[in-house]
Formats: sequence, structure tokens, C-alpha cells
Amino acid sequence: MSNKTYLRERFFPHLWCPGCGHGIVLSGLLRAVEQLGLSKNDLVMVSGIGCSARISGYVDFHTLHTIHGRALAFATGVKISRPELKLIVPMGDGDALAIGGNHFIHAARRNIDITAIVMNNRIYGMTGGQFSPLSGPGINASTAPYANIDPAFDVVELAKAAGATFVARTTVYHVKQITDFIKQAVVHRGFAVVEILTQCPTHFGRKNKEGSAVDMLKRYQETTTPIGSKAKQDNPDLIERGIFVQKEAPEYCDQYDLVIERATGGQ
Ligand SMILES: Cc1ncc(C[n+]2csc(CCOP(=O)(O)OP(=O)(O)O)c2C)c(N)n1
Ligand code: SF4
Repeated sequence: MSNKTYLRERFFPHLWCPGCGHGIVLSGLLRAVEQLGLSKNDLVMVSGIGCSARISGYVDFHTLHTIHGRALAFATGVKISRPELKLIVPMGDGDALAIGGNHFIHAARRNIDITAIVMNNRIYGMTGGQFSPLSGPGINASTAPYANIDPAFDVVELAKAAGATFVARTTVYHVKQITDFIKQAVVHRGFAVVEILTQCPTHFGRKNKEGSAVDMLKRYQETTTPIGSKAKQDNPDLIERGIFVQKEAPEYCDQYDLVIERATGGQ
């Protein structure tokens, strides 16, 4: 089966700007699904609103393109009613952790079997470059023309603290890792978070003088390092890539089944 089997070609050309990193995430995801040999009918992609969230329009799975920030709430409903399906929820940093932050921490706390992909370009791309909770201090945005002063969340630390049982980070420079981590996240039983650093050359890049999309991609190579590397000891500013958490814990739908059993006396 080719990657194209999973695409809705009738929706192309896509809406992403030239050089946007989101397309790299899409191709990594398609490779993961293909390598796992998953049937289109076993997959549900639920997304909110954003350039990143638009990815659900392009995949030929069951898809729900819902409202900004609420994708995990919709996905929770789908998963509870059809626990045998695999749920994938791609979100931008704004979608996942500004308006959607509440849903994110509670989905992690419940350990519901959903794969959350945070496509982190550190800005609101779709609406014109406002800063997000992942922008961090010193970043220029349309809502911070004299530089942002808000500290940023660390997605990995937040997901870990909230109870996610699979937590990984990579970048669009590291394409094989995207596929590898998404594969592991999808087969993991529980709430899995894969943060993917991805470039928005149109807003983040221009406002922060980051150069071309290629320059932005190269920066992911230069500013990240595998977990526990010697380079990290020498330069603590490097961002770590890898799998930070991979553990077993009771999954929400399984626990819910037990509640139903108790309530019905097993009938
Ligand atoms: C309830 C609601 N509030 C605000 C918006 C406007 N809005 C659409 S997308 C978006 C942010 C997009 O940024 P992000 O989620 O980081 O994704 P990106 O576009 O960068 O991929 C906002 C604020 C909306 N559609 N609905
Ligand atoms: S505005 Fe940014 S995030 Fe949106 S498609 Fe363009 S480059 Fe990508």
C-alpha cells in the first residue's frame, strides 16, 4: 500500500505556505500509519482549528474537524464510544496549550488511549502570528511587537506532570524520528504526547528574522540533541529530543468498562 492511499487528493493543493513544516509532519504520520499496516477504517483523526489542525482534511481516515482547542474533548467522546478505534489528535501550540490547555492536562491525567501530536511552531500561524504559550520571552509576534515577556510551557514537562504515559519530542528536521515516535505513540496503550518542533516561516520566521525555511530547519539540527547527550552537559540550552516517558498505567476506557461492570452487576 502506498502513502497516497491514505490521502484525500481531492483536497489538494493544501493550504500550507511554501516552507511550512506541517507538511513534513503529515508525511511522517502517513509513513507511520503505513508501516503499522493500519486500515483507514481503524483510524480517527480529530482536530481543532489552525494551520496544523487542517491536516485532518488531507488524510483519508475517519476525520472530525472540530472547534479550536476542543479536539481532545471530541476525541475523548469518540474513544469512549468506540474504544477499538485508534485516535490521533494533531494540534498547534495554541490549539493544544492556550485555549486547549485544560483539555490537554485532563486527557493526560485520565490516561485515555489517544495520540496527541503537538505541532509546535511557537506562534499562531493561521490567524497572523500572535504569540502562544510556547513562544517564550524575547519572541516577536503580532501581539508582541516589542518582544513577548510570557514564559513558555515545556510541553514534555507539562505532559509528564499531568500524567501522560508516553511523552516524546522531535523536530521536522528529524523526519525518521517523527515516524518512529508516532508509531510508538499509536501502539502505546494510554495518553501519548509527541511534540514536534516545526517551522512557520511566514510569521515566526519573518517576525524573528530567522531567515528562510531551510535556515529554520537547520536550526532544529543545531539547537537540539538526543536525551542525555554529552552535548547537553556542555550546552544546557540545547533542547532534548527522544522518548522521555514510556510506562504502563490503567487506561481510562478500561477503567470505565469496570465501572459499567460494577453498575450492571456484569449483566
Ligand atoms: C474559539 C476560537 N477562538 C479563536 C479562534 C481563532 N483561531 C483560529 S486558529 C487560531 C490559532 C492557531 O494557532 P495554532 O493552534 O498554534 O496553530 P497553527 O496555525 O500555528 O498551526 C486561533 C486563535 C477560533 N477559530 N475559535
Ligand atoms: S502561516 Fe505559518 S503555520 Fe500557517 S501554513 Fe503558513 S507557514 Fe505554516
